[in-house]
Amino acid sequence: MSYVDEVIASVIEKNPAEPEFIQAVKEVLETIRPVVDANEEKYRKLAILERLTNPDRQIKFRVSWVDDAGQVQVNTGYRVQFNNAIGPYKGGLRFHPSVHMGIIKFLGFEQIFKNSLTTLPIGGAKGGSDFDPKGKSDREVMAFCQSFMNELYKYVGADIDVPAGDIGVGGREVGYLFGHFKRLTNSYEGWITGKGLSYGGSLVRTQATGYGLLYLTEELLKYNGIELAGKTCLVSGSGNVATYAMEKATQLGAKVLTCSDSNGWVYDPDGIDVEAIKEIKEVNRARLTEYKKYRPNSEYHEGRGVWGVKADIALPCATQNDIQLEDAKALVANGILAVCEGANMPTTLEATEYLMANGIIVAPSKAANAGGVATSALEMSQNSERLSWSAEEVDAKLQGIMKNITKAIVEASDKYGMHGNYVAGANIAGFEKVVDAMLAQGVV
Ligand code: NDP
Ligand code: 2IT
Repeated sequence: MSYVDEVIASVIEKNPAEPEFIQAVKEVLETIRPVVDANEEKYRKLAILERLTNPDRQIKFRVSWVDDAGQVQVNTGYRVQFNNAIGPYKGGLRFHPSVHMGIIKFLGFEQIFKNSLTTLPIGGAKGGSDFDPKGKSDREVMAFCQSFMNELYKYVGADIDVPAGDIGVGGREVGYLFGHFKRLTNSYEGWITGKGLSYGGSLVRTQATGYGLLYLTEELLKYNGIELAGKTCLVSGSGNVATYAMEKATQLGAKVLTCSDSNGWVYDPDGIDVEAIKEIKEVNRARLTEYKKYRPNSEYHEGRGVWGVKADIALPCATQNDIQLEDAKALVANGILAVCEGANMPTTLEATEYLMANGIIVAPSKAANAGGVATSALEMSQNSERLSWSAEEVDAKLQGIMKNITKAIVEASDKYGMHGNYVAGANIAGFEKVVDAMLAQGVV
């Protein structure tokens, strides 16, 4: 059995309750096969793949808090510090009822390679809780965040581990987490990113994941002789990533036809009104059913359905495994040109294979959504030098990083004879830097 197959088998055997983690490991290890095969004896002896697929540390803790009715609620908190070969652990916190250890491990594993692709010095981690901020009062969210922080603060720090937002964790949650860390440690360090501008945040961080996705999409399409301007796009989600992906797509001359939330989806033939989405989601914390009030010509549908609409480019920006095989078939039948992933692992392995077999450009999440964490790293730099950069400066750096990532994934896929396979290109380019650092640092 090859070394790659042995490690995949062992990950499956040891993590039976973690299908998303197994999926992420399979995708990475299957595609870095040429690099591993070329170094099989050395990597096996040094147990490189076992070390890469076993987190440095998994932290799981109880979070007790009191709701507005005086009832004590109990949630579970997680932080998985996966790999710090190239820099302090870095990665978001997700608050969503679906969170369990396997979700946090898949996200932390992906983050290792994504962070490596940014070329910035950040290792891979992820955390979160099964707490659902939806429908909670600000006081309840604060009570939860403070209790969560009472445990997490022991394990994080500006040079140790720097969390940020993800699903269910935005500016409000980051503010409460930051405030409580400050109180617990009597320090004002940049231990979390996505902070507000009045207390150490970076301009453009809010927009960075969505904007970065479109910078990479435009660049990758160019490599393929296709222009983004004038194209139609399907977006799923209507949160942070989706909103700023829609904003930048529109600014770059594309038309966004759809977006969604966990209840339903909107089709707007005139192009989604991003300001309306911001008001519905960011200000009112309401549902997409409200959108029709802003745009009477639009349609609202309950359930799933975004991927059945005819368009040129699909931008999944909601959650994992959002595009399944049946969706991929519908996209191909409707003549989709590219699927560029804003969410983490939004396409199942079977759907990705089907898309690529049909010549569709697939920009994998660890490359396509790396603009968020890259800008987080820029926030860390600004915090370290006690300065803040202008929006133009941060945006120019973000554009440069996304162009470099595009070049890196194109070149890596070509170098190993897999022209156009950007999934392999991203995994190989991300892996090469991490493995180089691991080899240099000995058995740790
Ligand atoms: P938000 O919480 O801001 O938005 C999430 C959006 O996805 C909401 O519209 C939500 O709908 C929808 N959604 C979430 N879970 C589900 C589900 N199970 N089924 C259907 N819809 C769902 O999160 P973000 O925009 O920050 O994150 C979106 C994706 O992007 C995630 O995969 C995240 O890991 C990834 N990402 C985020 C980055 C960031 O900087 N924030 C950086 C890189 C990647 P509803 O409101 O109804 O729940
Ligand atoms: O998935 C991700 O890259 C994020 N949620 C952002 C992480 C970060 O540290 O900014």
